[in-house]
Amino acid sequence: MSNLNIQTRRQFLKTIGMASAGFTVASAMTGCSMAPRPKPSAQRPNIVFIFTDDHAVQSIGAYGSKINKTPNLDRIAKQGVTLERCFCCNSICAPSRAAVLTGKHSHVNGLMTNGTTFDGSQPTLPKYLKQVGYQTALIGKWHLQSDPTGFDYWDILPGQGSYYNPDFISAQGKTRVEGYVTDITTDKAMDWLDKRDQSKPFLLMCQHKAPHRIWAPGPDHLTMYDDVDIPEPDTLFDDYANRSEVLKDNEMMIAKHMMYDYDLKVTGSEEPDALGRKFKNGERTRMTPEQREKWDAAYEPKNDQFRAAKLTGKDLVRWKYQRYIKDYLRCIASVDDNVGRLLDYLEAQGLKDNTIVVYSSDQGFYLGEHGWYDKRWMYEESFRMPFLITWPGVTRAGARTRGLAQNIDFAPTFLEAAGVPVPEDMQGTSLKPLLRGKTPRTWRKSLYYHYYERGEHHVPAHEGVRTDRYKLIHFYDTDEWELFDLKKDPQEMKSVYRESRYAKIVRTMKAELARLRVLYQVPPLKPRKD
Ligand code: SGN
Ligand code: CA
Repeated sequence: MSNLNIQTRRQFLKTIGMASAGFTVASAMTGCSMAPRPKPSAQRPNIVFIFTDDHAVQSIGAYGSKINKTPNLDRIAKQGVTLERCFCCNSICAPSRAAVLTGKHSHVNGLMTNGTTFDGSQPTLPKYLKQVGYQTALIGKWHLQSDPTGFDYWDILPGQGSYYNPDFISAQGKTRVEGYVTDITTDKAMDWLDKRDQSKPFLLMCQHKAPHRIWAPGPDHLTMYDDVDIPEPDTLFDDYANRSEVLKDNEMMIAKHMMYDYDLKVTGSEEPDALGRKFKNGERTRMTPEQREKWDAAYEPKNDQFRAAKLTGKDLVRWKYQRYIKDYLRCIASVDDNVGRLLDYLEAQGLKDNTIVVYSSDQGFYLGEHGWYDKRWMYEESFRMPFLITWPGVTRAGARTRGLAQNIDFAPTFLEAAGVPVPEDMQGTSLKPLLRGKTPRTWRKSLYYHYYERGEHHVPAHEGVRTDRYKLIHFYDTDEWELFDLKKDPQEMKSVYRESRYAKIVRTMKAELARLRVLYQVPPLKPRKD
């Protein structure tokens, strides 16, 4: 960076009163990005960040979905850029959200598991944007336990929220809103846009509950896909051979760990899952009589057929997969419709040309791959995140990039867009250099991942590193390692960690993991032995 740039940057920090707030002249990982110049408020782009919960790229048209269509998400991809290799740093809801807000890994922002309360006193994306004149709003799923900070306006779902007639909590208290959560969240987002102070640029985080478990479709999509079979993933009947022993202990199998009434909507079933659980579907009990009538009219004829068929073995697993994936995709269909409504709104209001639009989701999800639902593992399906972006004047329409990106990069990207220097303690890097579709030679070559929970679904804590071609995973409670050659084995069905021809790669990957642990200041591992 030239002296002139450093000076400009210092001057800028002084102007916005942040010179003493942990900023320095160098951005954290980029090394030498050009110093942004202060922009007059009117030229700072608006930012609409649409964030869903558990939406896997395997169910997005722009990512080559074989199981559904998403015309409105694809609109963003066509007008902007698709990040093919965007990953989370910890594949679980609250930690991913905290990483997005802070630009930091879980061990640094303090939110390592869903059971932790977010420390809202720390610096976050909306706080930095507010300081340069942005209006900030968060609507929908929050899940960080403490009240949102840094937002001029917030209206959030309590905890995981509900699909039907959801409660919302704002600074004014709690209210129940009749209707379907994805429609309501979008309505609320547009209401806020209508009422905002039009003289200021804005950050709107529109965060949907869908398509999170229990995958309750809205009234408009209850019978969608009734007449088709959704293709099964190749690994639906995975036996977990050739990988760590810990895989076999998982509790997230479609075959064994879905509850009939709760997950599979077989109303009234008393049959427990493999863990002896038989919860009731709480969405159905929240419905108005009219909503429930429509719901039952959609499910009961199919449930009658299912009960009569008395399926067993693989046929039963196949039936469960179809029931699950159709409900999941029905939830996505509503997300897609509502993204379309929001895009139409931005166009109609003349906001399109000065608004960055991002579609992403807190992590990926297993859509039957490895026989699973849920997430948490560092395997591709739940490690990956969708990231579609239009940034007027920056993104090249229809471009795709394979540069390695991570959720800690989102805040730095938006700060760069707003002309705010990236604070030195943010660990991510602005993604702007990727948005013409080419990956600069100096771009990062590896990503660090760390999952800490040891609870629901029985996924052990693990950390790892992914490069363009390889992935090294360490299940440190049992000190088991896996190495995948993603070029030869994209479905990650065979660890080559012990194969002598990969010995050199193992050494290199371990060294890379050690380097990343130093770079990100990861504390020593705490294996649990029991
Ligand atoms: C709930 C779900 C789990 C899910 C976690 C975390 N169970 O506990 O299946 O893994 O959330 O999801 S449920 O019966 O309550 O649906 S996350 O997206 O919030 O991290
Ligand atoms: Ca999630």
